[in-house]
Amino acid sequence: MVIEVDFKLYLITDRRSFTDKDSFINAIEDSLKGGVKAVQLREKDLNTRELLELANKMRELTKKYHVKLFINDRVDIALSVDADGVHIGQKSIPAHAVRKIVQEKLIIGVSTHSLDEALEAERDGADFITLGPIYETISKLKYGKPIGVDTLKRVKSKLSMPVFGIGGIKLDKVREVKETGADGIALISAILASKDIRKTTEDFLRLLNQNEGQTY
Ligand code: TZP
Repeated sequence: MVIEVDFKLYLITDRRSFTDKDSFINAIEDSLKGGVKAVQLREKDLNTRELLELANKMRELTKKYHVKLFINDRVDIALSVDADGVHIGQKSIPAHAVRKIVQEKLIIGVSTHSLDEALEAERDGADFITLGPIYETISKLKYGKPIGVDTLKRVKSKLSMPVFGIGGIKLDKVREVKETGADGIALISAILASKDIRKTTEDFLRLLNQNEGQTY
């Protein structure tokens, strides 16, 4: 891997909770001001042209703050906008096939929901995974039943690549997630739906970096 997974807080976008494009972009920028170092553009309902336009905008913004940009599912768009990585799901083109296309140009993240999926992602040459939902999320049906921190701990112990817990993670859960040995957390609503995005981001990073030498 050429580009490193050197972050602990992975912000995933969902522009649908914002009234317009500017307030969405401003929210992302606030999180970057708060110190987020990795953003995944995940806007599944946009058509290809719209997604490309937004991805270019996000690339510009993330570059300004020296932040890594991941594109959900779309290897072509990730390559086109010079993103740092692509994040694929269980129904996407698999990691081994992505690797053939991108070689070492992109970091490959994979969404997983079980130990089997996590092991498969590692065998396929992924660089890191998200695992979840750990807790109940607002959109219960979409993401499935919570798998809990015990599963996160078990999966982490069986894998050598970085594992990020995802799903329903709020500030009061960070400590418990960290105790599993997970390498970081991925989230949407705890940051994007908060009243003060910058401060909430800072609070997450403070908790994630507590008692650790490095700060990401
Ligand atoms: N994958 C599993 S849970 C989830 C995704 C994309 C949603 C995370 O959103 P939130 O608001 O942080 O629970």
